Amino acid sequence: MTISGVILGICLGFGLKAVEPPFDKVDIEYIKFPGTMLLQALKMCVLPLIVFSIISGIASLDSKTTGKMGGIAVAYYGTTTLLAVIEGIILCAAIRPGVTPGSSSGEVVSTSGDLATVDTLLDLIRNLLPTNIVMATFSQSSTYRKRTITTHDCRGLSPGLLGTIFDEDSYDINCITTTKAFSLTKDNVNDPDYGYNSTLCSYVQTKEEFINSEMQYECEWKGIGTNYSHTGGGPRENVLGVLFFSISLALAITRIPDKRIREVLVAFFNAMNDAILRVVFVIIWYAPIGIIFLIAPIVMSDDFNEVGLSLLRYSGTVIGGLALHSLIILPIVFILGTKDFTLRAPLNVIKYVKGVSQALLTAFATGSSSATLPLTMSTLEINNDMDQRITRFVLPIGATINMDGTALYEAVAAIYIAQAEGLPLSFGDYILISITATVASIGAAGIPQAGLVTMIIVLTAIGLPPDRVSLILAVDPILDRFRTAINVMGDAMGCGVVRANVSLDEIEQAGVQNDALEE
Ligand code: DAS
Repeated sequence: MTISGVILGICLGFGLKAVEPPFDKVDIEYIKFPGTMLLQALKMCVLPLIVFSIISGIASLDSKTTGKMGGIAVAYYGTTTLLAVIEGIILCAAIRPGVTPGSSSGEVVSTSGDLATVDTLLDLIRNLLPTNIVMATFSQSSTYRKRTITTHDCRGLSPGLLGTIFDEDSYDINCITTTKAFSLTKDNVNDPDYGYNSTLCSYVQTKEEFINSEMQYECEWKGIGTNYSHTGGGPRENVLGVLFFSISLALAITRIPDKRIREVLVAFFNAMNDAILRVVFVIIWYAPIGIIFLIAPIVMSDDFNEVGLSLLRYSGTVIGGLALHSLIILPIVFILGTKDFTLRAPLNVIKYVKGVSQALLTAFATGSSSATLPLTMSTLEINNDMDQRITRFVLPIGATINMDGTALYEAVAAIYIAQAEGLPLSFGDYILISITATVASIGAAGIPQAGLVTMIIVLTAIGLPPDRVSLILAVDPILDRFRTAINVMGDAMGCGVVRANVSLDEIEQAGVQNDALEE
């Protein structure tokens, strides 16, 4: 369905591109409208999705993972997911698929001196504890930032990226530019000579002068207040604060002594998670229609060819990253799996993967790890002689929290979009991406393109507007299949590691516990 939306969007785009006179920016905003509504609907679900999926996931998993088997499964799945995110970040930062080759734009020295790094870390810790969880959409900034940005080619940086302004209290900003040295203080920030009040430096001249000018400037500012996102937009949602609160509440629920109250609460959050996923299902049903009107403007844009090449680089980075992750995972499973298990030689690991190849192909064909789950179980039990008490216990945990492919993809996609937007990512942004991509993959359901929905969590966390996800829509249906197959492979590998590290009586005990849970 989504692929048909992409194809129709491309056809519509070429059709509208051929119309004379060409559509102007205003008209394109009208064309985009059905797609913008899709993205706003997805963004509407992000915070409730985080809260309910995390709380119901952790709270309901808790009863299953108290034993050694569950502990090994969660430890293995969590480690491989974080590993996948780190691989994605390294690859994307190295390949830089979103940066237009040859342009020096985007070469930004975003922080100078240790102070800025310490600031970034303090921001992260500070944002873990939002002062108002309901209004957790503002990230409090540090008291002092020295940010030196030097660029010689402004074309790659959209004006909104050239600075961030604190909107309260006193601040003192000195921007020295080759065209004009000026000091921007609170009282003149609205001065028409200095232009738009939420961006520094970039509006020193008219926008056209700025875009075509050679500029070298240093911006240094200090102040405390609400740090608006780089892209000159509104406040940056404090996703980290919502995540931390949700995880804390989930762990608190699992510690409630009264079993009945605990079960009522877990049932409530499971029901709310189910309800919000039903809303997401409706939105995903509408997605192919919205995608048509998001793809068309991309096809109509003048640099469509460049976007096409850039998407090819992006797709290559995702698929290359997934392949790399598989190559890294197999030796890890070999090492963890050699103890008391048939994975004694590299050949066995390959045999192990061959045993579940039918499930991997199904995952690729359907784009849904949940739909593949029964086949993953049967192929492991029949072809790899895996104990049923392990597959029935470990695989549901994997299907809930383990999505290596999705985690890697979300990290790569977020950095790609930031590069394509010319958004300089700081050390703190990379930490934010690591955390939110890991958690967003845990929150993603095992349905087609669920990762695209939770991707908005990562974009929001680093201050990118969610509509930028339209940049990657055209190739997402294909990439979804690759990452789903890696998700399923990771689930299956988890079974092998658990089997190699538990004794038969521990399996027995978990089997009994599992039966009790299913009653
Ligand atoms: N399609 C999802 C799955 O089933 C993965 C994703 O959307 O990222 O695992």
